[in-house]
Amino acid sequence: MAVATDRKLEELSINSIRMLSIDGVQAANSGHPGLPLGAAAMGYVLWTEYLRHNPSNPAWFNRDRFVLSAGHGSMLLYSLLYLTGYDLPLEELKNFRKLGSKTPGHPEIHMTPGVEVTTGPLGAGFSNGVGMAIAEAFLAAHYNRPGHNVVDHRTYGIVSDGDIMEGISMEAAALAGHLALGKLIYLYDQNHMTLAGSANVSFSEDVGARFEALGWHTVALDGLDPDDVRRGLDEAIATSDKPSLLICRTVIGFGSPNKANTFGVHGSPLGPDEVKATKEAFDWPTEPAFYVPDPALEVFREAVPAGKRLEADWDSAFAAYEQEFPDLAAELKGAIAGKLPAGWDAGLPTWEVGSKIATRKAGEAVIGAFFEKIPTFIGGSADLDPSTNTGMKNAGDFENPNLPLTDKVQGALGGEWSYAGRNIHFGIREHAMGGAVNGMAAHGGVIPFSATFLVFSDYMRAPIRLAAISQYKSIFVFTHDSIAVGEDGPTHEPVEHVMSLRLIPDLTVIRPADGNETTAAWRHALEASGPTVLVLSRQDLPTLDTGSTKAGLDHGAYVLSEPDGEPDIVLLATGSEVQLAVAAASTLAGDGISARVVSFPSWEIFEEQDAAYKRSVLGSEETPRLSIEAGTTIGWERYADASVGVDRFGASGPGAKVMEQYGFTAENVVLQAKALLGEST
Ligand SMILES: Cc1ncc(C[n+]2csc(CCOP(=O)(O)OP(=O)(O)O)c2C)c(N)n1
Ligand SMILES: [Mg+2]
Repeated sequence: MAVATDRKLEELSINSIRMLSIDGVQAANSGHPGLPLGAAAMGYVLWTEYLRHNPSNPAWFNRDRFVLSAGHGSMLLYSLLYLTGYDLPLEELKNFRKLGSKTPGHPEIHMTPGVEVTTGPLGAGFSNGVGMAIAEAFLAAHYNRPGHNVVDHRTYGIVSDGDIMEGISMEAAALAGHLALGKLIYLYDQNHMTLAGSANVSFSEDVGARFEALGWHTVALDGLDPDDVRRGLDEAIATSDKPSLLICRTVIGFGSPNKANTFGVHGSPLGPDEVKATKEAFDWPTEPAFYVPDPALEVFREAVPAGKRLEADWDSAFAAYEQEFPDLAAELKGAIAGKLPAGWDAGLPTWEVGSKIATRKAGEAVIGAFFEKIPTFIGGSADLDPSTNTGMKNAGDFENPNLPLTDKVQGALGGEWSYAGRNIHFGIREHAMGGAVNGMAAHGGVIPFSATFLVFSDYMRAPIRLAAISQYKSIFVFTHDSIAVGEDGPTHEPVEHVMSLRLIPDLTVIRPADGNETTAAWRHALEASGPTVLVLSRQDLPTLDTGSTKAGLDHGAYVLSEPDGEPDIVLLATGSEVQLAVAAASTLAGDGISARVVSFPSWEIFEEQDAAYKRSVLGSEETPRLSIEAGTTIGWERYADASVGVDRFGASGPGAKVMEQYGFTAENVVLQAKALLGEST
């Protein structure tokens, strides 16, 4: 009897998710009812019985993370957030997809209490979850002590056919399998249906076999059956040495009499008639919309006191930890709060005027100077540490501690191989690397970075864009920043990349001109609250003489050298081209032309300065300005009247020769400056 009642209540609860979701989509007259109808049982079981969260405090650090990688199913998540008692009133569900609501079309972090990551581009959430599991494993290994598991949570996700088909999830799954991230558990909503048709038009592999081969534990189950979902979750939790994929067979649009199991239910509202028919099929009152029976709401709302208890228990566990390990506890607290440890910047390197260093090498020295002082700075490259110079010496490699020792021979940067290692070997998986870094940033407690060649930023553009939308504190290091790469030829020589990264709103791009600007660039990245792209040179660059210049990189652009009296021309240059501007200015001076040289490492930081400062750098409207940057010139019109740049692909040859052939010589800058002056007089 009790079981029968419980079953009824369970059904009522699952159907509450379904009905709220179809009502939300119908009210918006836009959205995706199919996924919530099919995945409601998965959501119900996970959110009411397994997920350790505190709806009253979505920021509780040790909560389980939940990622809805299939972001189009956002109404499922909003329904769950409302039902379990997050600060998301029913009114917000009624305003689904309306401007200014807390229920945007796809989940956006910072918009909705309880949304952990911004999802929508399929596969992105999958990779973010891997990053979250990495962050958890690192923090646990670094801070937990015997009897004190202060960092100890799982990362769950719901992923769809589309997520599984996207390449990024393959990369991310391979990484997660290799790293044996046992606390990562994904429920795959396998409904065999996608946006434009039945998934089998393009998707016929054995997903289970593929994930098994990648080192995952897989369970096939009936996603519509709560008990089967429990079975899968129990198995996944019991499997601590592998990530788990629960392959949950479901029906898209389940319960809709005329639309279930059709692709039409993926992305269009059911329509008033079908909403009514669906409610009738579920024996649900057709009016009012957004109706939730009290007993069902009570079931979900148990998450509120339960969550408070979970956090209170953790608070006492943390207090005991703090008692025994005050220094570690203080460090962890600071990291969770996103604070840099006091004195982190003591001993950052500086370079003497006249010395030469590639900015990638300067970056290595900067990282070397601060990484021990910031123990939660973690990251690595896509198999390019020896070239990006981003390895942390003797900081250990982030690795599956149970990897057979024989495998641990090559490529180590020194130190332990464990989850406490700080050098992450992402493998040659740039897209997933970007997604994982974003996931780590969203998780919090760590400051993550990635590194590869600038030309491969194209492979990371999607995660970089998501970092900007979501304001993750992700640091993306890109080296080999121009045609000066040389011998590797046009495939390895970025041309349009710096400018195209500048196109992304709310992203700070910095291309430092020398070692000292590189130190300042790293400082900016570490102190920023959002994402930063650092663009560094492969080749040596001379250390600039900034003389008495007070302003610097923290102004985005600054006057590096000023002629006596009013300048005839202003030379605006970035990165490796600043030295050319300096040399050209001195030649021009000999010819009686006074040139101001502006070092312009970051457009975005410069744009934040006040008008008076900007004027003081750019000069008057009448003074001609020439930009010099080894990249696409489109865009420089914002600041310059003419440009020395690269508007075609590069070439294979020694870097210095390529630069020369493409006009990156002081002589050509002089020539172009004179031409501009000639034109303007
Ligand atoms: C990278 C990317 N490509 C395309 C889309 C557009 N899109 C949204 S959902 C979807 C496929 C839906 O199929 P599935 O993932 O199985 O979700 P379901 O319809 O079963 O809910 C597509 C192609 C997207 N969101 N992201
Ligand atoms: Mg599908």
